[in-house]
Amino acid sequence: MTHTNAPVSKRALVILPTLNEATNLPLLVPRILEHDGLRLMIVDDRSPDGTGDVADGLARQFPGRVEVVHRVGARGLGLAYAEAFPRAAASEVDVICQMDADLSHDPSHLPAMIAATEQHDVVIGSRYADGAGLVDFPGYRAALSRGANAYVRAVTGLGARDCTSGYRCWRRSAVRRIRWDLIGAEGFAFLVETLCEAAHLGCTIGEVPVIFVGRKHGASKLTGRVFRESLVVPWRVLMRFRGRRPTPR
Ligand SMILES: Nc1nc2c(ncn2[C@@H]2O[C@H](COP(=O)(O)OP(=O)(O)OP(=O)(O)O)[C@@H](O)[C@H]2O)c(=O)[nH]1
Ligand SMILES: [Mg+2]
Repeated sequence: MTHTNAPVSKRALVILPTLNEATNLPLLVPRILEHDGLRLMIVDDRSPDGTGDVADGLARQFPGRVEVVHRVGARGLGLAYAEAFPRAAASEVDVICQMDADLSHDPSHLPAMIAATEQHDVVIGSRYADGAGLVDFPGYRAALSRGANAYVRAVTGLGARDCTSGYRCWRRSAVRRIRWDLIGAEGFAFLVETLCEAAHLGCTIGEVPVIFVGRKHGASKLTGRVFRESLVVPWRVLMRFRGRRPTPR
């Protein structure tokens, strides 16, 4: 199923966190901006490979549609998103999307995901919904991803099939409900923490199948520290909600 060039139904802002994505960013950004009505916020963490300069060049190439945030302070995917989401929610948009900048998340899925926010507060671009798939993704990574999902679902009680996908669209109203001061995960565990928070606040969570493509350029940022945090955060979230499971909606 492909949705390339399909119009988007809402005003949406896409947050793109970047760390060393200088090769991928110029390939990805024009493909996202093919969709009228979309704007971008690139959040770069002082990438040593010059991604920040590449992002500034894209902002000049697409005036009014690309904003670049050059972060200072500690690096981290969670820290970057925790800064970007409230900032995005302060702008006049209907939907706020998040996606990886390494071409793993095909922008052609955005129109369907954005349209699904009519039905749900949060829409996950899901690798494990019916009709979804993994392409060029090594077997051990796929096994790790499936194991992580099983772990998160078992500990937290989340019902979504893909709780660790970084491809999501949120109604702005849902982003504004999240208690950002409580979100503490610095790395990839941010994805689980925010989904739990949304579910406990009563947000409805939907899934749209996506085809996930393994990274071709650049290196992974999955460090041991990030991995260990991912093991601990589901328990921390469970304690925050005193062992209560979210009510499925
Ligand atoms: N701003 C910011 N972005 C980050 C950081 N770590 C990762 N990212 C970005 O977050 C997205 C997901 O990171 P990836 O390295 O692709 O993680 P992954 O998909 O688990 O690993 P790969 O399979 O190697 O792609 C990419 O766009 C990264 O550039 C960080 O510390 N700060
Ligand atoms: Mg990736």
